[in-house]
Amino acid sequence: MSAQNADFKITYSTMGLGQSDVFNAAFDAGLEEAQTAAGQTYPNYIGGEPRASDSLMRSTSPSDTSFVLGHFANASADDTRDAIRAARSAFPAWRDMHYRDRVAIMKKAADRISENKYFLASVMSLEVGKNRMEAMGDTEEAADLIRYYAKQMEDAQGFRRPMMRLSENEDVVSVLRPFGVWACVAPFNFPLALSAGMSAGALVAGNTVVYKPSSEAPWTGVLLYEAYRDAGIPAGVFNFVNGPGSVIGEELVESPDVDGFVFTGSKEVGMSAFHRFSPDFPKPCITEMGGKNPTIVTAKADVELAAEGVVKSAFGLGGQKCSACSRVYVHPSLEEAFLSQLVEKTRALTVGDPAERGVDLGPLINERSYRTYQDAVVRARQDGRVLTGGTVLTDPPYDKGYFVEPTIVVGLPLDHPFFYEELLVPHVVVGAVDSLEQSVVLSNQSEYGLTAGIYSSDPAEVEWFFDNIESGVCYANRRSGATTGAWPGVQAFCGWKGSGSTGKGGCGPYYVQQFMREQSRTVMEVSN
Ligand code: UN1
Repeated sequence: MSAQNADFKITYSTMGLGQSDVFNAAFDAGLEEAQTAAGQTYPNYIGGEPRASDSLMRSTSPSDTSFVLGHFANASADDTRDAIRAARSAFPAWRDMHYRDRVAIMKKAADRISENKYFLASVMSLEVGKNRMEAMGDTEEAADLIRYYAKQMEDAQGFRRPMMRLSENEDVVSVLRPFGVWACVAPFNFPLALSAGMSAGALVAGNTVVYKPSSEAPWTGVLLYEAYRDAGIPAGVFNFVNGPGSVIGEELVESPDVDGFVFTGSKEVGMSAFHRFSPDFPKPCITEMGGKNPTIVTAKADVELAAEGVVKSAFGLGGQKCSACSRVYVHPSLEEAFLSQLVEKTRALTVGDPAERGVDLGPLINERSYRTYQDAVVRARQDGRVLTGGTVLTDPPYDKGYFVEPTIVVGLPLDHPFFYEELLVPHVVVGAVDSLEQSVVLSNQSEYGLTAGIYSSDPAEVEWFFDNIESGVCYANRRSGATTGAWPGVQAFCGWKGSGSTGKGGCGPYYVQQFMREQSRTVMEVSN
């Protein structure tokens, strides 16, 4: 596979191949465009119309908090209600459009994203601090998610399926039909991929959407709106409302006029939405929440491979992926060798401006994560030992953003909260455990069940791990990431237990159906 081509597709598994001069020149051009475009004022978009506001959210870069990315109109509760109404009135026509026409529009939106990918990735790098590769991965994933969900619709021929019959004179079909208006509430860490993926699932199925981006990533959210609009999505089908969750999220959760809720983010917010969204009758609520994702390194592991996979997953995007690896159970016989490789590889990571070539780790997303990191380090030093990292970087060139060192912690009891609580910062704890069985027991004691990894050369061990681990996304012996890096149509991304509400994952073959409800249609032949 050649990386010497600006069209080369970067996935989370092929990032290492993307560092070509051609790629970097194209990224530099996108970055310049993004830097020049920064500082504008953006409205909300309701029923296809821009809606300005006196209340503006000033968005700055986590790499340099003095750099203003834009001023984004805060939607009010009234604006949100208007957006729901606009989505409601656009619903019948969008629902009744032939699925092939909807699919064609969605594919155009994916193409818009692909055409614009260097600009989009650059904006994301400025807005949420993703390094070049991670930002490109997110952008490519967004386009592929839309294409994959469009393909699901095509493969299922619009989910209209002939059934058996009980008598000769009846004709029966099962049809999956959209619910109506969906709220789509997105997180900061995959601001384009998850916004595009969740909304595309709802849209391609024939629903209309009120979309709220993360307050940390409104610019990327506006750009998704523009991609859909430029692809020809009719007015009101996809509405953009920016602002705090306490106003907009609340309105969307409480509204009797919202038919479905799709959310990715914290367990706290997801569970609250899940409990409150259906006061009168059951409504679909698809939540993908956090993780405390374990990696198990058995006595039969390749230690170098394991260390490489853990570094990628623990510190990619500064540990701020819900798929991040944040705890490792290693067999005592390999502990020393594994830790020395892990420390060496971690120390080789470069922290810096994520928009620059070759930087591995950008800043944390905000002040709150910065504090979480610092508190965790204090506690790690009290209760265990910090093997490497643990420092907040405050000297130039790090003084303008939330930069920290990737951190490895050992010496904690295995029931320490750091083995169970999601921190979402670059902080991984390693504990020695005698057996695979015990490692899986400890893994499963978490309330989460998102991703998990194993390193072992023994196929029987790997099989046993798959059969017994309570996680929806499992990997064995993966160099490109122990627990991260699922791709549309390749790894279904399903959260078990506290990580997800439906038992079906994004990126997977059963995603789009979740945005539809079944209608059985029986027609008897009329004899005359
Ligand atoms: C997330 O981590 O929030 O598998 C979503 C991955 C990516 C993103 C998952 N596809 O790491």
